[in-house]
Amino acid sequence: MYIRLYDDVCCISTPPSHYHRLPLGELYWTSRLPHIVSSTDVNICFAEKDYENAIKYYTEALELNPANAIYYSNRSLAYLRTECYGYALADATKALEIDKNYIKGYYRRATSNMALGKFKAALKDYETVVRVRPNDKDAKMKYQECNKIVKQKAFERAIASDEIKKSVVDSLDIENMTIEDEYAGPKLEDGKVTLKFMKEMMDWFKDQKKLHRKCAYQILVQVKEVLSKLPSLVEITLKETEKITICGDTHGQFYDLLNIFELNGLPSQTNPYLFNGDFVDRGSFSVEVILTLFGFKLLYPDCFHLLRGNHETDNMNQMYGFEGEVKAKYTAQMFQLFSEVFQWLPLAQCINSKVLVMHGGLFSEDGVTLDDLRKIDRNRQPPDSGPMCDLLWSDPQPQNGRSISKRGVSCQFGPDVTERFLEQNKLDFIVRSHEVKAEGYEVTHSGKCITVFSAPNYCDQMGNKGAYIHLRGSDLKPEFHQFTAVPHPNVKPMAYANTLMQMGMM
Ligand SMILES: [Mn+2]
Repeated sequence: MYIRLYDDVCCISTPPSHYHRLPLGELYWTSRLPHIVSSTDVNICFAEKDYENAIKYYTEALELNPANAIYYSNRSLAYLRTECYGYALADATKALEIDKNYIKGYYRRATSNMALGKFKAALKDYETVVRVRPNDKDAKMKYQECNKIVKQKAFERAIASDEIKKSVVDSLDIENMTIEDEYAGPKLEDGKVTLKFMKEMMDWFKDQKKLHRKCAYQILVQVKEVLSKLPSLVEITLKETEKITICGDTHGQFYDLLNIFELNGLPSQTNPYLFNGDFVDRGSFSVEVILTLFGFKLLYPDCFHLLRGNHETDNMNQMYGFEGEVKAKYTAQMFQLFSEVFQWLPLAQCINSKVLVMHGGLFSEDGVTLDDLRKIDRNRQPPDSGPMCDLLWSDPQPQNGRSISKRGVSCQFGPDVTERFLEQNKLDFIVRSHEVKAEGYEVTHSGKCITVFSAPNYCDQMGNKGAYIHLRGSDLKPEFHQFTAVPHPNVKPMAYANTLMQMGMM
């Protein structure tokens, strides 16, 4: 019996026993119908931004046909789009092992390395393409763009080691910055952030207007002072009657942040918040998000909490838009100050000695204690490994033990790792963010590892919900609240990101 599924292909309706492991072009048995796995399916997945299924299709195809460079290269792109840069790099490398003349493979590997901040490795691949295709203008442009970054990085390293880096604050004369008469926006009152100022500033931002640079600098200098006094592990106590709202990644989605305040109330002494990192990058309203969050930190230093994410770092900001956005809206110098402030963001927060919150997750090695976290000297760009790196970068995994990270940084940790960590530190569970989830949150490791993500329809394309968590002092039981994306002005995510990054993801 033959069933016609596509105009050009026919197949038998009996499913073979290994039906779930067939390559592209062969029979694939779904619950009701036999089905040809075609490149059309995968193209549909890409078109619908369903990268998870695209990855699934290519993985199935590769299981039966492991010598196909194109499949590896295409899966590499799907991994790039889902931020699995470690896997993306591995696949691009594999594609080139199979076919060293496969130009696309070099581009994919270069993009993966760029995403991982390995600019020299990326440059080598662009070099190869330029050598093989000397007349390719696009290749030449990419090579030059990447070369610029490598040189800039070398320059930054040279001056960094020359002298102890001076703070931008010392070279600012904020007092004498004048606010022009034409400026009709919000101003701090006697140099202080007030609730009135915060409300005016959010309305001002909503209309896509720019806060005066003097006010932005005032906020930055003051918040640096406040953050630098905090320990790396912040410890708070919620009384029986108190609750706190924990939000995950916001990623420059200012209008969704306003929506959280709409739904859950403005921050106040009685409505405390904890924002769990990744405030900036990707979304093109990162400046508005971060100035709003810093403003509330100044207004309510004891009940408005911020933790550092892996995107509050120079490497990420250079690639994913925040540096470009600050330069476009203000100056390079102001970005430098942002960078200094980010280095003072605490890395973890413990609630009632029972719940530990951090952006990424647990550690590459057992035995890390809360005391180790207290001792982290955090005023720096995160190192490539160790507890500070893990707190910002790691992800949970369903299977026991640890694995190499899909991101290419830090590790993945299993339920047994979580169990041991909680037991040693007498904790109930951890709350982390860092990964987009369809429902806005996810409960794993038998309820001991919770993910919360607060950027709905992430990058205008993931279709996910956002969520925030209520924790009450009385029982510390997480209560989840979901929300969907609200419209924003027509400025696309990644509008300020590095052009190489934008093109590499195409
Ligand atoms: Mn993150």
